[in-house]
Amino acid sequence: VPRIQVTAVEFRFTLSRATVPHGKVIFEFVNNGQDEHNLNVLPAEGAPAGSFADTPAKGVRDQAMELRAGTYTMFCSLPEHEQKGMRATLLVE
Ligand SMILES: [Cu+2]
Repeated sequence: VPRIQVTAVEFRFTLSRATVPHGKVIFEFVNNGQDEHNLNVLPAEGAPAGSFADTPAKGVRDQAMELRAGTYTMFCSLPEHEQKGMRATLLVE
């Protein structure tokens, strides 16, 4: 199963890879920041593929998600975090 690591700091996400194959993908969410952050994985249409709840600093969590081909937006939903830069795009092939 392919994996992708998404690292959060104030205020951006860094992805270990820009593209993943469609199907089951394991996300590893790493909070390397000092504040809490969360991660939401949203396709262009339809329901979110998955999300990580608010995760404290130094927290690391794994979660499998089922992805269809397309472009996904990833963002942190805490107030103003997305506007400050916690937004990234993932291409699913
Ligand atoms: Cu955040």
